[in-house]
Amino acid sequence: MAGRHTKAQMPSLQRAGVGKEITRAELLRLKATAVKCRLASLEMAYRAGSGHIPPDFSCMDIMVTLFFRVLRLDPFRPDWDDRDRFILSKGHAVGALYACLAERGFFPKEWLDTYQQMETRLPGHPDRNVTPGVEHNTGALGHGLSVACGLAAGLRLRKGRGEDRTPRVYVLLGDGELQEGSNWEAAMFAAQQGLDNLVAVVDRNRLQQGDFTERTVALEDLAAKWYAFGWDVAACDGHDIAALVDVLEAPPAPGKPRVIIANTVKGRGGPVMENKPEWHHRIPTEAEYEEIKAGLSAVLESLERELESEERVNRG
Ligand SMILES: Cc1ncc(C[n+]2csc(CCOP(=O)(O)OP(=O)(O)O)c2C)c(N)n1
Ligand SMILES: [Mg+2]
Repeated sequence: MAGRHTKAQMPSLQRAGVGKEITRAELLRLKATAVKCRLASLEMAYRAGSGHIPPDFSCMDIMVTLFFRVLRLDPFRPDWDDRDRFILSKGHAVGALYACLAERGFFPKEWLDTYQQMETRLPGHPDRNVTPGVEHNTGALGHGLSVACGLAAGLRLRKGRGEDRTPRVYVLLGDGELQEGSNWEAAMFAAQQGLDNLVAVVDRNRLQQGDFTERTVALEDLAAKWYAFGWDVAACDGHDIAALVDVLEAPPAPGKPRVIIANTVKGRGGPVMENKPEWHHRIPTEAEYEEIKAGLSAVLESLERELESEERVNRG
């Protein structure tokens, strides 16, 4: 958890009784999807000999919860005016984004085989000009939150046009990325403008490129910092999909942007890579690749068996 300030910062979550309850079958389906997407990210980067597998795995449960449950979107109409917007500010985790977009039906899964090849529609960092479902070009860290603020402010101006709901804007930030000062300029702007249709999720894996955040430019007390900047602050286990659904679907605190500090493990799902600075963008050897793949495949099989029996029970 994010520390002593958290309770005081979460009045809206405590009040809300939070989102629509998730069924056991849906939870199992989301967990299985997160494993499938990890396999896709692993496959893509291993085949290309390039990518960021641990940053992908770190945020995969967050991204799957967003793309398969929380976000209002239509894969057949990526430009649908009323869609929620998602910006992957930590653009190096593009493998997670492509895996989710393909699994959600934004483009054919065969495209994943072309990741980082010449003429591909899936380049090494997100590019909205070539990939359906990508909202913004990222990769240079520190810009996503400012863009998300602009989007949220713009979408709010549409109030009164008869829409049932102002689209929400979600932005996923790396924790090391928060060392970029531009984030804190955007944080001040969002609070002053009262952007309550904006949700920032911090992938708090405590690692950046090459070392731990607290040994580089320390971030703690991170919850207190956001609170001081005027945000509604929540924290959760970033690998607990039920907890993520709760915080991501909670109604906004009126007049405040929300930040969710999602505590994660960099490389989660591939034990050989977990929480190791040297794995930031390392590509596994063949033996490591086989080991990670076998581990994930076993988890997937077991989840699918559980899901099958749950569905059998539900059918009666
Ligand atoms: C402005 C900028 N500086 C440096 C980099 C190089 N870079 C790529 S990923 C990364 C580390 C990011 O750490 P964090 O935000 O914690 O993301 P994680 O990999 O832990 O998910 C760095 C420094 C960059 N992409 N952009
Ligand atoms: Mg990090």
